[in-house]
Amino acid sequence: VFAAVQMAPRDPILGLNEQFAADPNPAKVNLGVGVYFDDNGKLPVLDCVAAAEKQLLEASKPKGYLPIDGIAAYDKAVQGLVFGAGSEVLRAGRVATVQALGGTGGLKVGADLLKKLNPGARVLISDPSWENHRALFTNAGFEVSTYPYYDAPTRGIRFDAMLAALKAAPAGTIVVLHACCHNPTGCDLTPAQWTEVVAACQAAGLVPFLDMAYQGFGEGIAEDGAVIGQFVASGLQFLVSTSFSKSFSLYGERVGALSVVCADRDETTRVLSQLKIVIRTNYSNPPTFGAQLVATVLTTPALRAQWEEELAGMRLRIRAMRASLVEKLAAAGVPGDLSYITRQKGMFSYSGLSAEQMQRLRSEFGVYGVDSGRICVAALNSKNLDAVAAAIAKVA
Ligand code: PLP
Ligand code: TYF
Repeated sequence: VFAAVQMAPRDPILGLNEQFAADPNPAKVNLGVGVYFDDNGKLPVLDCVAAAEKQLLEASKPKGYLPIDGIAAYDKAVQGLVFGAGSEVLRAGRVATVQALGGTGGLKVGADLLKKLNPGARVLISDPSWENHRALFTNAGFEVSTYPYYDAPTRGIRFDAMLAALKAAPAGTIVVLHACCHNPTGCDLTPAQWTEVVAACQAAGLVPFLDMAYQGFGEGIAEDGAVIGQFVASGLQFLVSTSFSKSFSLYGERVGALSVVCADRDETTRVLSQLKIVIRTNYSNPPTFGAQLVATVLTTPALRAQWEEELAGMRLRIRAMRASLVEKLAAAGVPGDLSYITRQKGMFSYSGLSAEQMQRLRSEFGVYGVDSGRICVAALNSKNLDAVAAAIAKVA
């Protein structure tokens, strides 16, 4: 059975980790994978998470199966975060939310549901997008193409072209949108541009699928989630995947969710029943621990306040790193307007460096970024910044 199996290409981002681990250069810096490190280069354990963990371990609960759609208190807390606690759409019972294995799991459960409901639909992702979007939706059986997004010359967004592509898409097309902190470019739509995107989706009868992997890393929890309110207000039906990998620094616990906004309570009940079939036939039911941690933090006022503060700390440290990077690059003699670095939102900077320049950064300086030119600003710190800026200046 396996004799003819061909070697699959490795993930362009996660594959870099293996290359990084094997590099003997003592000065190596990993700016490849999108992970937040603190100023000491360590993966943080948030204080709010440590406190919740302590509580849970002391209580030492039995480890039974969870319901197929996950912990009810967790799903409810996710809904509050994404749609606003007590919001009209929640009170009307119009949102089906299920716990998922990270944001990726939320995307996959949503993709499988949509494939059952509308097998002929096409999927549009941004050009460029997170590498896994194309692979995930292709694997779920969809034909995937792109809508224009990044504009290299202005380091901005080809907004008119994007809008035109959405308006021209056939009804029923699934359009994957980054809710905030676009990966990989860091270029986000303004609220006014979102209004036009929502209207275009509505006019063309599209099915928006919002990927929210970085809520709180752009402008703030509420600010980054505001786009959801715009879609709700339009009356459209849409999907939202949520990831807590970054915002709780819980990468390996695989904590995420999928929310589906439906027309009414009855439709929501039916959609939820179908989501449960997707889950049951894939992995039966989700794991307990990570979602318990997040539910505990989100529903305990003191821990919730602590989380918001710690998330703000991560957001502000990334911003400070952006400002310092601009300063150091300018000081190292990199010419031109570098203000795009501080304009970009979230964990990444799309540097504009070519694949060849990125490869030189790796081989000559031990600075690992993605060949697309993406670097993870959230992995910069006060100790590695000088070396990174000097290396970029040498290849730029
Ligand atoms: N979507 C985007 C845009 C991402 O950048 C990531 C990053 O990890 C994910 C989804 C997946 O998140 P998770 O690790 O929670 O599956
Ligand atoms: O873009 C990133 O770096 C993160 C992490 O297959 C990631 O989103 C990268 C690739 C992948 C899964 C997660």
